[in-house]
Amino acid sequence: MHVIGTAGHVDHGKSTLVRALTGTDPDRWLEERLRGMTLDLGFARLRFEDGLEAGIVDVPGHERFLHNMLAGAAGMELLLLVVAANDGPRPQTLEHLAILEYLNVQRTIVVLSKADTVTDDEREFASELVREATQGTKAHDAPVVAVSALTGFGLPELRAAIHTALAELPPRAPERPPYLPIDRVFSLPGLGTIVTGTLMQGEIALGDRLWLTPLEREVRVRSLQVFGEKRERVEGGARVAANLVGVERSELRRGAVLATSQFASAASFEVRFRPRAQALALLRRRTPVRAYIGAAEILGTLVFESLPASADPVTARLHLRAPTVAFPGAPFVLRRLSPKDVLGGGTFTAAASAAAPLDELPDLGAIREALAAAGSEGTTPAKAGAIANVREERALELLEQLRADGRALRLSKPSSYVASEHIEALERRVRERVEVSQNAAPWLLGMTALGLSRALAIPEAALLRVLNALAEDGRLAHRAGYFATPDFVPSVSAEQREFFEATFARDPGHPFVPLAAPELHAKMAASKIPGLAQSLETLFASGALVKVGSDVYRGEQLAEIRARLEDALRRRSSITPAEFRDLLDTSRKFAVPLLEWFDAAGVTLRSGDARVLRKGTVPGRA
Ligand SMILES: Nc1nc2c(ncn2[C@@H]2O[C@H](COP(=O)(O)OP(=O)(O)OP(=O)(O)O)[C@@H](O)[C@H]2O)c(=O)[nH]1
Ligand SMILES: [Mg+2]
Repeated sequence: MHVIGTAGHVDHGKSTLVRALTGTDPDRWLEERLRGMTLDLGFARLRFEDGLEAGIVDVPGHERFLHNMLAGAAGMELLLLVVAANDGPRPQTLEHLAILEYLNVQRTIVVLSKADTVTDDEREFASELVREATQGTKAHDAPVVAVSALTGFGLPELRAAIHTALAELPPRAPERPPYLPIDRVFSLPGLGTIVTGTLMQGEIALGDRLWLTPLEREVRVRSLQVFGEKRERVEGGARVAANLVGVERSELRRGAVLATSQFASAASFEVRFRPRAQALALLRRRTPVRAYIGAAEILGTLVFESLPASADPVTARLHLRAPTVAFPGAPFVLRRLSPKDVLGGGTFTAAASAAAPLDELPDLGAIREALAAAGSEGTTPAKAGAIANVREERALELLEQLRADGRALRLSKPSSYVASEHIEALERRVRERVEVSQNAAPWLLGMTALGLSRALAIPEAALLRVLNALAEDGRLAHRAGYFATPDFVPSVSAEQREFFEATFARDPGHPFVPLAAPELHAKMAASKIPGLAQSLETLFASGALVKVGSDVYRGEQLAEIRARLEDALRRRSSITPAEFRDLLDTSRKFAVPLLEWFDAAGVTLRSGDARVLRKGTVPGRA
């Protein structure tokens, strides 16, 4: 079997295309449906009449979720590069394409989506732009197929092109040892832990004993499924769900690897690294990186003998903070720690060396000792420098290096550096407490500093310094005042989901009418579903629902309204509340607060009673 992947800029129609091809909506989460935006990987199965079938991995286009795109990208062999015909190639079109250059994609089909929104000339023009954008990439000679998921135009041609490409793909090395990067973990009552992923190579059969990294433990495969059908044996290229005996769900997360124990895990590797041309200036001899290997994101440091001067491949060492499985030829992608530019990618070369120490810089040892002696209070570059007998600027540089390597954290207000080992115990307690909350109330964004401070009996101010440092280092996620584990995605309970789906059901007759907040609260009060108020807060924080005055809109609704408003303002330069009301076919009661909201959001400017488009506004979503 083979895996097809989507890629492309946000909103260009990837998920809609997958639904049109397969009948499955790859947007699984309530948040995704209310927002009309993909946040995490989605999966679907594509079948042809002659029995040929393939899995589809649908990725988010928004740059904020690029880490999720990367978790799904390694498995792709046939790429559907989706470019909206009315928008042309955009930043994430190019970024996704750059990433996929380093991975396993063998064939590409460019899908010119939303063909119903453009004239033939415009479509031809978009096609030209795609040709230019794909020059010098794997997709340079890819066929371009124009489709409309709305009208069905071009879908038969696209299916035929996919069929041809799939039939030409080489089989995925069944003779090699099995290697399954895990992209989802869940548990089912009576079954226990289930992991899913794309089997990158080899075969897995019922009863096989395989090795889990980084747990370093043997587990047994109790049952296997491919898209809901039981299998005795699965082969490379399949989207596999494996029920495992010998591991708890809570012990595992995305990025773990299920493979043969032949592959020793390691944290330090020799690699062949190919820089992305535009990232050359960002490279240092020791560059802190986020490494994407299989479905994992692992922080680490890329170390060069000498800095690369061109985009040609060079040999380098990749030191990771946590061990993983990699073997010669396996690909990886690197991003900068922050901001998260794509730096390049490459392949692992020689066999891994399990315990290669980081090559020590002069004075690093002395600074480490000063840091260790400072205890959990931490130290400053000036103080650590005085103890280690190095200049303050040099001490700062070395402390930053230790931070990049994960051996120190920087606290702020007041600023100080603390050795990771002094934080470890606290970090573990925080993590455990946060996980308890995430399991008990998965619809919450996480825990607040105050909540954690009470639960752990630590003064809030001191705890907050550590929490912020852990968040800055990527060891905790922090959004809207809540702390969570980095891979945590809030999910509403089944009954909450049902409630919100029913309450915010699309009304095709009145697509732009919101729900009044008092009405929402009355419905919530009447429903008696546990945790409903908290999950509402999460939906607000994530933008799945948006409060405008005393009305509540679905994020997707507001995005659509914004698109209409911007479109109208580009054509007629200003709009009055009455005209806006007519544009949406709603009432003044809704139109006025909406315009005020768009003013506050920086989309529009007031000019008398009318509105104009604020200069420099990038067309986009609400
Ligand atoms: N007119 C028209 N609209 C489309 C078509 N395909 C998608 N759309 C609309 O474009 C918007 C975005 O579609 P999605 O499929 O969610 O886009 P996406 O690429 O999956 O977006 P992300 O996953 O967030 O990156 C939705 O409002 C769709 O209804 C099409 O063929 N024609
Ligand atoms: Mg999508």
